[in-house]
Amino acid sequence: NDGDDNDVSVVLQTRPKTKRPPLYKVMLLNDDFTPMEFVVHVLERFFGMTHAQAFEIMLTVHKKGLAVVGVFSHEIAETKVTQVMDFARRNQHPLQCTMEKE
Ligand code: NFA
Repeated sequence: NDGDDNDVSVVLQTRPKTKRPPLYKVMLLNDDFTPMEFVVHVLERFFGMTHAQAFEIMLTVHKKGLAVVGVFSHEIAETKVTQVMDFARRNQHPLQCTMEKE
């Protein structure tokens, strides 16, 4: 016996894995003290919104408790959160900004 009869070779086709990096939602949280106009300014300054867009999102946060203000790579999301938290603190407002994996 040559012993070759039971050899079974299987080659599976593979597709190249192109894993996209995860995205992160950046959120603003409501509070009772931060002035509405300050929140609008934050959205214009750090998220490139028009005054009308910023006002609309600010009202959503005010009414619903929070809103997603943008979706970014991990590094950009972290930068946005730090910028907003530093700016709020410098102006003595309790405004909170957080990020969460999408
Ligand atoms: N709730 C705040 C107020 O009535 C406004 C606010 C909106 C604060 C969005 C934080 C985020 N002054």
